[in-house]
Amino acid sequence: MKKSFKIDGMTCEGCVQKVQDTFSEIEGVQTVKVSLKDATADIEANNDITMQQLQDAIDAKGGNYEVSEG
Ligand code: 9UX
Repeated sequence: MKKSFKIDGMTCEGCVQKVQDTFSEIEGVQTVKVSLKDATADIEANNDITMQQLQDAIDAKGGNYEVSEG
């Protein structure tokens, strides 16, 4: 699947990197493209990835970002 999500709360390239790394570690995820300017994350994965899955992954790392449907 290929999906775009909205990511609120990123304020610098460091945040982008954190989100990028967090999503890349999720099982099945192949590519992650995070944009600070657009506040989005484009994800390609072998299986379906839900908004909740992404939010849980961020929360588990203590990230202060909010995921919503793109
Ligand atoms: Mo930048 Mo984000 O200094 O968690 S990394 S604000």
